[in-house]
Amino acid sequence: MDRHFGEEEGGKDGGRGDPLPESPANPGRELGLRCAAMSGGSARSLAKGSAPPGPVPEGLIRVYSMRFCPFAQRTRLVLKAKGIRHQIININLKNKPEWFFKKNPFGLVPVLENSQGQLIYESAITCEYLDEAYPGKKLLPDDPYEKAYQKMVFELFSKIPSLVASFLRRQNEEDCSGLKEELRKEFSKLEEVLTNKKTTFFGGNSVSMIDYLIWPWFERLEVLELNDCADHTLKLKLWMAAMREDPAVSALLTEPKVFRGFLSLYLQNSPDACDYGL
Ligand SMILES: N[C@@H](CCC(=O)N[C@@H](CS)C(=O)NCC(=O)O)C(=O)O
Repeated sequence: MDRHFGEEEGGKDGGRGDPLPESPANPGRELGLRCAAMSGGSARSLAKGSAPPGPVPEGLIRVYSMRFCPFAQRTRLVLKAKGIRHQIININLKNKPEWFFKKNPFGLVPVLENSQGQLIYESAITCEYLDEAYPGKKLLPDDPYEKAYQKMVFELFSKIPSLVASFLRRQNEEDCSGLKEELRKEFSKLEEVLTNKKTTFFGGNSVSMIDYLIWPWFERLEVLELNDCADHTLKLKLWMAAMREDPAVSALLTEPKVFRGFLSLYLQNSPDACDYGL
């Protein structure tokens, strides 16, 4: 039988969440347990005609996602890094449920929904919200300059997602050397940041918010055969290797073979794309 939801994710215990005691005195926990059986990162996506999911149980936050979306990956990385107990509902982006536009008028993932029914969309906003609303490791610095610095690096990165997307759309039809050259130039800007800062990561010597915000596009370089665009950026390559060692990053890596399968269906606008490999 198709699984629309999988298991609950989150917590510092490898993504399984706390064991939930089945206590009648604790109905919220019971609700959480039932919910735990219904949501997960590797669950099939909800499509047009599906029933909207019910309210988010107390003690959990929900993310509307899509398994291969780099923007949603940002949010999932922050949830993982901070050990936040969460529920993932995947959306079929090639055949969206009607109700999804009530969650985000743009109809895009990621979207967060909390147990008070509050909705938060736009990936960078969701990440900042999670960092502020939840305790644990702070991913954005408190220092105003350091915070501004991360936002400036984010701006320096900002052309890369659309360049990668253009590359994806055009790769079989035309010469992409111009696009690749543009990508090399954007990578050089980031290389300069690491050179000046003299640290392994963009915010210092440990992983912080800016690293998670930009990582998903670097994970995809290999699969898209764009790795050579980073041949001249040694520090950026070292950063990529260091990122793969981060527990949140490594927990959310997608197998290249699966990603390629998804991509080929997605580019054909197939409604099966988002569930590829399940
Ligand atoms: N600016 C948005 C972009 C999100 C986005 O483009 N998500 C894609 C999936 S990777 C999406 O939902 N696409 C559905 C569509 O284009 O209709 C953010 O940062 O959250």
